[in-house]
Amino acid sequence: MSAARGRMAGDDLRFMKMALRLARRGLGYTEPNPMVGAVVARDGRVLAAGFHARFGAAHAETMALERLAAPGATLYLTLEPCSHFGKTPPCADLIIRKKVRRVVMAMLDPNPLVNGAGLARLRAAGIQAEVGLCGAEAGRLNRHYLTFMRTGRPWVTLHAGVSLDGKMTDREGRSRWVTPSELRRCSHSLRGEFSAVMAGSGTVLADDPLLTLREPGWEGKTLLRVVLDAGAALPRERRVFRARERFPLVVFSGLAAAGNGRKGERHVFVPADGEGLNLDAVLKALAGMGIASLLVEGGGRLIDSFLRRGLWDEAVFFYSGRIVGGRDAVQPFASGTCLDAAPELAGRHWTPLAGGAILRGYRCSPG
Ligand code: AOF
Ligand code: ZN
Repeated sequence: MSAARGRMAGDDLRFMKMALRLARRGLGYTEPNPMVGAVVARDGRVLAAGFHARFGAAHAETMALERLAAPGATLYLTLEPCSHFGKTPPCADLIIRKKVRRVVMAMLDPNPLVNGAGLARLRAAGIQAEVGLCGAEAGRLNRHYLTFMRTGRPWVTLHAGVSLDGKMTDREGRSRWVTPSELRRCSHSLRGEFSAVMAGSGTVLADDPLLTLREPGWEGKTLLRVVLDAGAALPRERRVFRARERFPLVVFSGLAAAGNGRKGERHVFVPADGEGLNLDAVLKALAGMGIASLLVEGGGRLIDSFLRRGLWDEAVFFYSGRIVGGRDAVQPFASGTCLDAAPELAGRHWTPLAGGAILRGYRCSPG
């Protein structure tokens, strides 16, 4: 490779990484839209930049290109530009109008309204357009969006606070203090990355959680709270039922309990069997509400159901440094499986904290 071409490839990588960092600033605020970053550069210098800050706001390209006067620049995008009229006119048209010479994008947009049409539009206008630089990284960044677009259900992350020996409660069934307070604060903050957070009726009864987002850095962020209450029997004095504007609540119950709907409450009734509510139906209904990602907080029975049905994409375990033991203590996968079928986490990431650790990883299907 010549020195000039080597320098150009280095610039491409540098500016794409910058665009990815910018895109991440929309974390938690853009869904069901993707996070997108845009960097405009010429002769190795950044001329302008932008990102999609929240759902309904300007697209990254508009923010970056709006005031750009200089033609002949290169545009780095973490996602293919849109080619459709949504809340805003097509970004591909703006790129053409601004006389951008070259567009480097990390990946195509799987949205059927776009999906290659943005790229084709640029090329038809004579713009040099390339796809794939940092594609894996961009895909990981927008994993919620991609799963939502490709499967029609939200991305599902299972969350559990466990002792060193994998128990979610002590032998008396108490769970609130299994993990120390620093770990619990981190686990609350995790809620910010998602569109919805879910708890089962057992957890609502035992822990009386608020399921809100109170950690700093997430002010103004909304979060849908989801409670699974198969029999529609949870007492309404529980804290989760108190109205909170930023944190709307939706309750799911079985069809058999359809007569028990309460006035002023968002209550959805789905089929149920001996094992509980049909989780496919619950996820489908959530997707219909525009929920692209879901954090399942527990309890043990609910996490077990998601694991058993293979309806999950990621797990985050908060480990304390204590051994709790107890035959009757709740664990995340009580129904279990044989070793051949045991789910394994890929891309595992351990973060030591407060004498314990946070383990985060993706589902990797056995075989
Ligand atoms: C881009 N740049 O920054 C984003 C894009 O409802 P709208 O008008 O905001 O359009 C949403 C769709 O546009 C979304 O599903 C995805 O296909 C694309 N998002 N595209 O060129 C951006 N956020
Ligand atoms: Zn756009």
